[in-house]
Amino acid sequence: MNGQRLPREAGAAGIDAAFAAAVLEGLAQPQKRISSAWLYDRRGSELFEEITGLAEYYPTRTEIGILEAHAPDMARPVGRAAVLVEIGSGSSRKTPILLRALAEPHAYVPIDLAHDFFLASAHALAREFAGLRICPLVADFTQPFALPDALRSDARPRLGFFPGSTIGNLSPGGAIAFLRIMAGALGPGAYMLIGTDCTHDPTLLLPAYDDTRGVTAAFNLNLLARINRELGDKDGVNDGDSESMDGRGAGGERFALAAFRHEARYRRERDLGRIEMHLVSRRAQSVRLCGRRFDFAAGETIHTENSYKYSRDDFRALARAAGWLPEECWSDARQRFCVHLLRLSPHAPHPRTMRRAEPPATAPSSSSF
Ligand code: AVI
Repeated sequence: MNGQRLPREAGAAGIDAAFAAAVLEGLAQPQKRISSAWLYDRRGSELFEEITGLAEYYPTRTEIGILEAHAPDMARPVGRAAVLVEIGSGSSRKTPILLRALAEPHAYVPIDLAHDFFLASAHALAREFAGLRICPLVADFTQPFALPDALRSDARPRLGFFPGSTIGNLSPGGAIAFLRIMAGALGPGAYMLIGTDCTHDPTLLLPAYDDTRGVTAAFNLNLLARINRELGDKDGVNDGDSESMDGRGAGGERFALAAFRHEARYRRERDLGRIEMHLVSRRAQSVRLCGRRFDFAAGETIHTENSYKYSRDDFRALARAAGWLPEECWSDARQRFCVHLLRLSPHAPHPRTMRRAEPPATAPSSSSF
């Protein structure tokens, strides 16, 4: 399962305009920041896949264990001939568990931006579940979207599926906005199954986001490699050999990956905890991108990811703020991970007519991803 992604739009020079804007704007902030959505180019997606198999990264195997133990209980309330709508496709190990538990599922709608593996995993499911209609939808799930025409006016039950705790990569306000978008797309009476990491123990969290094999570090640093590849001025890499008068690297340089290191931090503010990923500059240096110069002090960071960890009750409160009713929650024996079943009232007003909810009072003020 991949993290959230944003739309791509290639500019005249072959540069992805949205990526360029996000990087240039993010690096100009007092706390430099780039959304975690941009971690997932092809190499980033491969590295994330590797992370999910690491001994330290407990969320994936814990969630799979919960799904394997409780999928029939999750599927029962939804009923026969449901339409399964998965956000951010590619969770090839989790989707079949749910599809096998659903009674005669009618259709599977994986929603993602266009990627090769998006279609490949849909084809693999088509082979296993003969007769299941597979309707891939290329859409940005952070913006309102509609189900494919053939399913929109269909009265069959609908189940949204957002596993992997990817909702934790949105800010709490962003998570509420996302749940409202899902309410608009799925319609009254729909269900949603959402995986959330509810661990608050830093001795478990920090190794999960800074593993001994360095895969998470490579995943984070790959963002700089991507920036170099897609946006860097072509005249050199800042490898520390060339120093200008002020002791920084000379202009015209891309990121030197060795001049940055990965760092995972755990932050807890009031009731809400999150892991943050940062790229720390090992020394004072300058980087030039798209004709602009960005200076880094030694120790200065680029904040690249938030991963919010919600207690069971905090997530339920967040779901309610978005108009969803928490129905049930399944967890593992150590209470590390939750899979929530939410439902929209069959008489729910359309989300656009609902009062806009504010993020829970516990949201850290800097949660802008
Ligand atoms: C995709 N997402 C839920 C992962 C997480 O745990 O926040 C991304 C990740 N970042 C570092 N390791 C995994």
